[in-house]
Order: sequence, then C-alpha cells, then structure tokens
Amino acid sequence: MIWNETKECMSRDELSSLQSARLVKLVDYVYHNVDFYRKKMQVLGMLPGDIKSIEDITKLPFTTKDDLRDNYPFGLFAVPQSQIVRIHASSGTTGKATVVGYTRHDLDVWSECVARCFSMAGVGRNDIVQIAYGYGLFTGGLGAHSGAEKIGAMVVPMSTGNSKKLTTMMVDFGATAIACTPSYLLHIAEVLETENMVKDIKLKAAICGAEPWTEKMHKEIEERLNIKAFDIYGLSEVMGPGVACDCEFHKGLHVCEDHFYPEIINSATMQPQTVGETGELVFTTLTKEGLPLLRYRTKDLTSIDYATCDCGRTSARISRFKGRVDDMLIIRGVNVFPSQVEAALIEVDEVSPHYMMIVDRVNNLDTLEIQVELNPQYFTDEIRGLEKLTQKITHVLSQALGLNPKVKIVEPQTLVRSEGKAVHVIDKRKLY
Ligand code: DLL
Repeated sequence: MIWNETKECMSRDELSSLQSARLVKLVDYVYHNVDFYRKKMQVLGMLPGDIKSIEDITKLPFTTKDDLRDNYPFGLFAVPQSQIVRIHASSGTTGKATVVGYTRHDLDVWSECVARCFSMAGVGRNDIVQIAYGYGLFTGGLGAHSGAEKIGAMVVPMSTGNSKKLTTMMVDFGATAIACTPSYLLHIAEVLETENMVKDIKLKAAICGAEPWTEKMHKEIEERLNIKAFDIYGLSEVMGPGVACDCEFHKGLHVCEDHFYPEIINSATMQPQTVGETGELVFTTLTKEGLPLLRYRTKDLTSIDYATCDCGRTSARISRFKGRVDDMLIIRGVNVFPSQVEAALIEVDEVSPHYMMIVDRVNNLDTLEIQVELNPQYFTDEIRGLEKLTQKITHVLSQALGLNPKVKIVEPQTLVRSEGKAVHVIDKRKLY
C-alpha cells in the first residue's frame, strides 16, 4: 500500500480491519462535526455506535454533488475555517461550483497518495517531471505537483497554456515524465511531430487523467511518443488526482483504499453491484478532516476487482472508466456515450482521435452530427476520396452507436484543442 520502492502490502484482512476502525471513527467524527450528516443520520434513526465495521457501510446515507452545492461554499466542512489551509473548486460548468477544503493533514495524505501513483508509474527522485495540468482552483496542477515533490523528483510547474514553450522546455530540461490530460498529451505529440522534435525528448512516462480515455488512445500515446502511459484518477470532492492509478500491468487502477473506500452501485436501485459488474463508483473518505464524505456518488461508471494484481499489490482495482452516468446522451431514444465514438474512430487510420459531437433537434427529431478530423497524411483535394471516406466512417459509427449520424470530415488541426479536459459534445437541445 505504500509508495516507496519496496511495494510492501497489507493483506486484504489487515486492510479490512484498518478500514473498519477508520470508518467507525469517521462516522463519530461527522456526526459530531457536520450538521448535514447528523441530521441525515437522525432521519434514518441512526447513532454513530450503529456502525461497527466496514460491512455496516451500506447503512449510511449517500452524498451527492447537489448536497455540496446546497451547502455552498463551506457548509459541509467539519473543521473551523482556521484549520483549513487550502481550498479548491470544481469548474462549475454543469452548475454552481463545488468548493472543497483541506487541513494540513489532508494535504499530507493527498501528496502521499499522488506519490504512490507516480511511483507506480516508475517515477523516482532522479526524474524530472513536467506538470501540465492547470494550476489554480482545479486540483490537477497543485495535486500532481506536491506528489511528485514528495517523491523527490525535480518538478517543472508548467501548467497549461503554451504548448510550444512546453515542448521546448521538455527538450531543454530533459523531462523524463509528464502529467497532463490525455487529450492535451496528444496535442503535445502533434506539436513535437510538427517540429520534428520527438527524437529529442527524454520522456519515459506520462501520468494522464482527469478525463476518460480509451485503451486505444493509451496505445497511440505510447507509440507516438515512445513512452509508457499511466492512468490516474481522482475527483475534487474526494481529494483530487491520486485516488487511484494503474501500475505497469495496466489491469485496472489501484485504489488508495486505506483512505478511500470504494463501492460500486446500481444507480437506479442504489444497491451494490456484484464484483466485476459495471456500475456507479461511490467513495467514503476514511481519513479526511476538512471535508469528510460518506458514500459520495461519483457518477463515474466502472467495475471493481479485489484479486491481487500481477505487480503484487493487494489493493482493489477499478477498471478503466466507461464514462459517466451523466455523460450519456439519449439521441432518438438510443443511449450514446462519447467514449463509443472515440473507440470507433481510433479504428479508422485516415482520421485523428479529435472529434466533436453536435446534437440538435429539428422538427422534434434529434439530430447528431459528428465532426472528425483528417490525419494530415490523408489530406487531399480529391472529392471522391472524401465521399468514400465519409461513407466508411458513417458505417463504422452507425455500427458502434446503433444510430446513423451525419459525418462531417474537417481539415487537419481544425477542431479546438483543449489544454484541460477535452470537450467532445455540444448539445444544442439544452439551449431551447
Ligand atoms: O479531474 C482530478 C484529476 C486531476 C484527476 C488530474 C486526474 C488527474 P475534477 O475536476 O473534480 O477532478 O473531475 C473529476 O473527472 O469524476 C471523472 O469523471 C473524471 N476523471 C478524472 N480522472 C479520470 C480518469 C479531477 N483517469 C472527474 N479517467 C471524475 C476517466 C476521469 N475519467
């Protein structure tokens, strides 16, 4: 469970005892320090003493993003403001921002968890790590930064914003690792390729997360940059990056289970899914002081595996994310996830993984246009070739989605590149 090179692990029984002890303490803590939880437990006729072990967790109430919004900004904090040393906030693109607060101890746990993740990716004290997540209220930049520093690596706090400068410094400083969103790393790869600089980089590893990415995109990043790419997961409400990360075997993301207890539920029935079944990921923060959360519904869809990994680690692993409960678009009655489009497009050599889905409603009928970008080497003026390619992509996407989209092929480098989380959907129906 620890982040240093020894890979020393607790057995599942030891871990379960630790989780039980921490949960009992947590429930008592929130009951006495957070009005919201005391009231919720009172409504359920519960007292802290009713929770005796981790198995009792299902008796506890869930927490949602709306609960955080309703208590904006600091209403769910369990300590006085004088003990909060940092706040972060989610972007608030889907509603009011959610604000999260950390005590000094919370920040220590956070950097410890990120350090574990980075060391799983092979990063050590001799590495030079470029952090290209945004710094600021977003947890990516500062979260990744402090974990890399804890390992003792040399940290280059790039943030996002200037890809040309980033690639130049990558070469000049001899960066051996980078932390950024996978879509931004693809853009960085494009810049390096355009400048014929891939041969000059010293990069070994990328620790990418903050947005869903497919196995194929993972391979593409590895091949184009000749590096190993790792998937890091987290969310601001629970902590930030470092809640889970995959190891060199890439058989799921190891959860820092001593701090974050995972459950997978069926979002419709709210009942636990059986092991291996896909459902919504729920986290209870076992050690947080500033903003402890009981059974926080992440809306992220995944499954869980408790078997010991080939790397020897005993922690539970969650599978690569399949999307979010609220990512799902319903178009003409068909459920569509953007990740299906990405997975389908990556099979087509002629186009890049950059795409945009535009959903609209014309005469009461949903329409879906998917704009896909040509790979530069396939860019010609020949109209017939384009028609044939459009037909081919329409066929591939229809098969993948179960409905017929209108496909529009656009020139290379046309679609907006994101430096943070990529935006793949414009749903105009929401504007009416
Ligand atoms: O994205 C924290 C983070 C920063 C994670 C940097 C990893 C790297 P939020 O902005 O609160 O926090 O967004 C959290 O992003 O619920 C997922 O839907 C999505 N997400 C994060 N990591 C992954 C990943 C940060 N590896 C939301 N794969 C989460 C898929 C991810 N989705």
